[in-house]
Amino acid sequence: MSYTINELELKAADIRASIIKSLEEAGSGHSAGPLGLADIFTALYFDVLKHDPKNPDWDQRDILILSNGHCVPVRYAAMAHAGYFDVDELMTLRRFGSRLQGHPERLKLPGMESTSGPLGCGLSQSCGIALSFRMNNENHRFVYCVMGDGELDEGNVWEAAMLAGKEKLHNIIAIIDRNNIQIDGPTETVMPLEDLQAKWEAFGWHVLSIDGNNIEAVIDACAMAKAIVEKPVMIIAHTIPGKGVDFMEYDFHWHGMPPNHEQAKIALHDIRTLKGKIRSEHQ
Ligand SMILES: Cc1ncc(C[n+]2csc(CCOP(=O)(O)OP(=O)(O)O)c2C)c(N)n1
Ligand SMILES: [Mg+2]
Repeated sequence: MSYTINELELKAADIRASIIKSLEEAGSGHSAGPLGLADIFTALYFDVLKHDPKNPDWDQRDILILSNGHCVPVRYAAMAHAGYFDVDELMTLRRFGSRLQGHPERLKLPGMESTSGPLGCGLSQSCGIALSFRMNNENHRFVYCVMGDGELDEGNVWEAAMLAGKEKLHNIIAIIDRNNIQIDGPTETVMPLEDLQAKWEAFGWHVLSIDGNNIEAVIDACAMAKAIVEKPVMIIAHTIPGKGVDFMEYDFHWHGMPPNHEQAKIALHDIRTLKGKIRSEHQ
């Protein structure tokens, strides 16, 4: 089933609302990254990925690796809205015994392709999967790897970057959440990353730079990336941390904090207003 951009924007708003509700109920967790990534995950789950929510182990599916595991509330919300499991289960986030832990566990939840949380591992795992696709002549399958920008401080990322460049793993489409924040402050203060595009190009990657809060731009970049057959592709997706909730936007303090009851009420009001705007823009 294919959706219009307008329908996808409305879905992204619903995913944002689910993120807020699940974090409020959990009483702990990460707000800014997941909200900023909602448009990318909507694009992936409702347009880009070849997958089947009713058959998560389908052997022809694309693989999505979430390397920045702390942002998993957005993946849980996107998966629930896509039909992997009931939306009500989102309210078990971080509970003892829940399938929806604060950092994802592969063996707990069908469709969760990797366990993550310790940063820096996802791109290496993606290289292994991409190489296995090549060895098995599964040339129609792609590995998508979502990473944080602060995550790039992990040295292991650059080992994988070298390997993917050497092997020309064009079946990897990596996406950096370039939201300019990490746990303790702005990325450029903690550990400067720029010139980020030049860095990836120097490692043999084709780099696209996009507005990661524009669903159409995300879909177009992924289509372009699939067509590039000489190099692995890095999409530097510029996003607004906390996007959609006014008092959270651009503020690194929301990296690892959930909204309390009052804050969640305001956040959900902001998201309802956003939905109204989306509806009126497309009338
Ligand atoms: C190996 C490792 N070191 C440290 C951490 C602690 N940690 C969790 S999130 C984070 C910041 C990562 O920054 P970014 O990927 O930009 O996340 P954002 O704040 O944008 O959500 C850190 C240092 C970790 N999870 N794993
Ligand atoms: Mg970041």
